[in-house]
Amino acid sequence: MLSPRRAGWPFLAPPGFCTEQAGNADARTMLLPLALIAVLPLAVLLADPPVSEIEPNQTRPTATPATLSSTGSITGVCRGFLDTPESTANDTRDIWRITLAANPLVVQKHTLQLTTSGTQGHTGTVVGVLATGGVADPDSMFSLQSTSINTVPARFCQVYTLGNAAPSFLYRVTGSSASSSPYTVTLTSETVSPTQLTFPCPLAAGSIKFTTVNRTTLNTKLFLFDGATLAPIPGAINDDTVLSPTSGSPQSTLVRTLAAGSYILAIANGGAVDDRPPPADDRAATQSSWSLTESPGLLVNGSSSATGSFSFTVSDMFGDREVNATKPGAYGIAFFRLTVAARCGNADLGRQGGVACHDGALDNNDLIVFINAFFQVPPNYVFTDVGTTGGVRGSDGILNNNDWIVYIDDFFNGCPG
Ligand SMILES: [Ca+2]
Ligand SMILES: [Ca+2]
Ligand SMILES: [Ca+2]
Ligand SMILES: [Ca+2]
Repeated sequence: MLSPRRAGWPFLAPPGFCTEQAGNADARTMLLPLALIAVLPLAVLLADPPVSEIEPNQTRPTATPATLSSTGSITGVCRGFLDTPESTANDTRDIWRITLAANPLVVQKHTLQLTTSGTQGHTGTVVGVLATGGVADPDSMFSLQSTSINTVPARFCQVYTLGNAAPSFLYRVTGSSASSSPYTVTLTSETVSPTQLTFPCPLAAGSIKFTTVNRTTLNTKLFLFDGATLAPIPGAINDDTVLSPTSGSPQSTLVRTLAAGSYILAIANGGAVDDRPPPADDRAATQSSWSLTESPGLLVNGSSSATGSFSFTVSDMFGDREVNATKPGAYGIAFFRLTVAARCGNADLGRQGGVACHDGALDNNDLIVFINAFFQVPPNYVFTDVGTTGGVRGSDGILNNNDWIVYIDDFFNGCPG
């Protein structure tokens, strides 16, 4: 890469072109545009022209629309925060409706950097809606994330997208009488590669539990997505763990029955949201209200703190796996890809060496694990309580011949087609 000083006129002269003649005005005229192009970063050359605000734009219905590609930007003047209709353009906030041109098949991080050439003092905010009594109010405006002067760099917002080609959100700019110069908000989009999780014993299809309880002191939230389409799985989020009918934990626990396949787990903190309301098994569902984004596949973490533990435990019928992770910077959300594997039917409990882990096959190892689990003290009911009275499939909290009948039946039935 040429440095500006080395690339600057007149050093860009092509071979054989005389630049020693101080009086050669024609040469200067021809070389200057070339030199300017050489010193401009590629991103600037390719950037879309900024979208200019259209006043009045201090209310949700009058938001200035801006569809931004990964090199897009918006610009305006904002010297206040008022939102009343009689306010003037000089002392009102600016509301934008930003639509991102996102790649639905990858996880993307979109950074909105707020700058001005004049006096600093603008604040940018990603705005969502408020749901009260379980009903989202489409006219509401709820601050999900605001720029901070303490982040590095200062004054940026950051949202994540997946599974959605055109997520949109409101973005608000406020200022003060001193912030009289135009502001610019520049978008930078980058792909985030989820951390691939692999375990000595792969996760088995069935009930899977993710929890941050006892793994961090942060107020976390968990979000689950389909690993193929990256679409949100309806209701598969958890903010706060239910500990009892009247108590909860700010750490999160998500338990869902998962079929074989690939999944994306996202961990965030600071009242992070997407468009999914808390499901019934989320302690947050007992709150009188909660905030949401207006688009699926749009995640916002409101916490500007740059560090902290995002460690969690994931468990299936074969036990716990510990995953250690840290928050990826201010407003950061961590993404993990995990694979859930099918067992060879219910009898697939063991693998080579009589080790308790499914391996997609049925042989002596499965019988060894079942027998050990049945006779160990205390027994492993998850592995062995598979039969009820009459040798009928089900669990009854009792281990006897009925469990043997069902297990042996499963064993000789082989792998399900
Ligand atoms: Ca304005
Ligand atoms: Ca929480
Ligand atoms: Ca097996
Ligand atoms: Ca039983």
